[in-house]
Amino acid sequence: MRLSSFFMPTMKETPAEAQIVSHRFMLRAGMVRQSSAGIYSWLPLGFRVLKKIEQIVREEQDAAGCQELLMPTIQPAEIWRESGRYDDYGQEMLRISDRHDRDMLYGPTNEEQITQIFRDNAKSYRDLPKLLYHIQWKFRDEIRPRFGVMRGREFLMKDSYSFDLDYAAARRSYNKMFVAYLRTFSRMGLKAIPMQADTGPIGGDLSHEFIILAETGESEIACDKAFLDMDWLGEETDYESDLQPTVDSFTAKYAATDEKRDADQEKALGDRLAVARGIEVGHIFYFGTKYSKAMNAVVTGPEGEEIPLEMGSYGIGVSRLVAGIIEASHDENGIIWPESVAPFKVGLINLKSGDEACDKACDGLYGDLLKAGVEVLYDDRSGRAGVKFADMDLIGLPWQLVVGPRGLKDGIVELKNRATGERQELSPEAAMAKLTA
Ligand code: 5CA
Repeated sequence: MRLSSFFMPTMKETPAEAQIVSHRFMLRAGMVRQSSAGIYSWLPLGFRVLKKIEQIVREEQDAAGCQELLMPTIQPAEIWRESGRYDDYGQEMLRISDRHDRDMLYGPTNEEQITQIFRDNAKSYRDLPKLLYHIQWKFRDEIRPRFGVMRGREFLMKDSYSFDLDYAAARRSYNKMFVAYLRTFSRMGLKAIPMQADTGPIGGDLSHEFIILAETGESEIACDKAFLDMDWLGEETDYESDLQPTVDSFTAKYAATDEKRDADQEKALGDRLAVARGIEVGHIFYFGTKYSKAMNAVVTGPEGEEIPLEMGSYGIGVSRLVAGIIEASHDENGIIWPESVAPFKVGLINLKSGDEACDKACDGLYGDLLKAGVEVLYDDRSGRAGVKFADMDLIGLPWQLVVGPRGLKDGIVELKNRATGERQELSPEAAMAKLTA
């Protein structure tokens, strides 16, 4: 992509309404623009990151045996009356009526919708187990939408739902999602610590929040410092093996959200206790038969008896993650994207657009990078070098390839690593070899 034609409205000044660093950088880098309170448009740069995150989430869900489908954003009130949550949900739910005066709502989550689909289409224990997910926009009319996409009213969520015959099987599904979450966040360069959590309006009795530590996090948490040096599941996972030992190795250590803190355990930890702030990027729930009993979602068992489905639900805040990753990875000049979610891998900077040698070298590198399948943003604008450097640091691409008239005379370009700040002078061929390795 050539920056001269890319729609990336950057800003030099810090927008007054942005209180946390991710919100400031997302506005300044031209990633999002607010439409109304807690509702955002995703501009091309931000949208590319959102899609990258979504794709990692998708790949890890698929690897865990979860199947993707797509449910609507607008749901009928009727199914929420069946579950009993229509009245409970209160003002957070955006209620709509259609032209026939039928009560509808913009889904804040999809337990009812998926239970209805499953109830109407799966009849036998042979249809189990099943894990289903979708990645869809949600709406919650939060009292205090704030911090940009971190706590929005409209936000993108990945939500999965598990259907099993009994507790042991439901626990296996829960464990699959638990492990898939560790893998998902670690691919984004995040250490998301699983913590015992309250179940809130979703309900149930087993639940973990996945929380990344950040000073600007909304919730206070406490955990064993050992989490900070733990190995975060690099290699492949065999999802058909017994995952309980892996899950236990994480849950055995103390980690709790504010509502679940335990004074005795914290005292016992002594120096190993860390109290910090965190951002909830995922939340998983086992709630047994709460929805299946209320909505009469049953299958027939081997003896012909009716068995209510054992269920769980599993959420990831896809749009929140964009901000969460920035909170975890930035410096005073801007964002530092982990390569896995970066909008482009390389920023190619032409220090003197219009100069014949610079244009020729840059056009050549740009073409070669594209041909090699490397995502590159080419700053071909005329203008001062300082502005180009500042913009590139702000948008945080992992590599900056800098081409200027002086270096070119000696056959040299500069390659800068955004994360470490390390600069290397090398031939264009050597730079290409590094970027396409
Ligand atoms: N039905 C369950 C699991 S699918 C559920 O809705 N869980 S949740 O309420 O915890 O939401 C799942 C994830 O969505 C959260 O962990 C959080 O990362 C994200 N999320 C929740 N509310 C918001 C919000 N207002 N803005 C941005 N992300 C949010």
